Amino acid sequence: MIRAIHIFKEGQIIFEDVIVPTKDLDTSAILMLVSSSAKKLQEWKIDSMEIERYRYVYLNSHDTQFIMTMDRQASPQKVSEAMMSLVSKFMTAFEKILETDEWKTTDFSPFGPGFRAVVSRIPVKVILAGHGGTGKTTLLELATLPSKGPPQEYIPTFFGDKALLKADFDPYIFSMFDLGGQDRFVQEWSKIIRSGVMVVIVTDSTTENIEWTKRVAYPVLKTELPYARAIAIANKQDLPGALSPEEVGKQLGVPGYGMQANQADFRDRWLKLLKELAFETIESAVVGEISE
Ligand SMILES: Nc1nc2c(ncn2[C@@H]2O[C@H](COP(=O)(O)OP(=O)(O)OP(=O)(O)O)[C@@H](O)[C@H]2O)c(=O)[nH]1
Ligand SMILES: [Mg+2]
Repeated sequence: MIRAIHIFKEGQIIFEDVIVPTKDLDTSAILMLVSSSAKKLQEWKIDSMEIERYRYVYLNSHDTQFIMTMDRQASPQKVSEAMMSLVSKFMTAFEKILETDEWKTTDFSPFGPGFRAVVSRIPVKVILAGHGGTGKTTLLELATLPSKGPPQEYIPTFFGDKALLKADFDPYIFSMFDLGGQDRFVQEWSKIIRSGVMVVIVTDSTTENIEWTKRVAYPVLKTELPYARAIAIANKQDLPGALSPEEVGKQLGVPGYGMQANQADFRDRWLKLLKELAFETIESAVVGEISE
């Protein structure tokens, strides 16, 4: 997920657009550091620097430094492509201006929509992880097929499935990966989940299921996606004996949110949770830091 762009010239920011701010870091000090490294790069060469769960991808062209702030877990290759396309757009519009002193008085803000269009082209990978029968496919369908309504029957997913989700998440679009949760498919997860940026841990709000999740799902998630952010869905809240979302969250070590995925009226709540997870406006956990 691309979070921000900063464009520097002679130590000044000439354009910036921050979609989701980085947390708990001295962002301006980091950007100064990255821009001074970027200045030393050859024209059009891309490099990157990782700090905590973020990656700063940078490029130097026409004595101008471009820095994209990303989630560290996102695919570096897709990001390089995005960087190329972004700089190419910028140069098409402003190359002449950058070659003279005119840049000092130029308003670069018209570049905003061009940047956001590049951001929209890389789907944000969201992983639905959890044991068989907890409601992952139901959640995928609840998000993507509002007219038909979520499925009521249980058909186990083989390996995994995915769907593109465009809703009110501008400029982001999501690529949702629905994992097969039966035990025999868990060994395949590591191949499917790579470069997942957000993880939704789906439980049916029972103690046995929480135990399975910690024992079987956590090792794979922690190995493959340590820098991804996660929430837990305490699904099947309608069933008698369902643990409360707070209890589910506490036992899993990840903030828990209640859900009834087979009810179409929960669609808005589900989409809102996804949006808030992307924009980091709800409590979530970093996968590698989950303590059990
Ligand atoms: N009572 C109740 N049933 C639900 C709820 N959400 C989903 N279900 C049902 O639970 C069953 C299992 O749902 P799936 O979404 O297919 O399960 P899954 O997690 O994809 O399972 P695998 O593909 O095997 O990993 C279906 O019959 C759903 O209708 C809920 O909130 N309450
Ligand atoms: Mg399924």
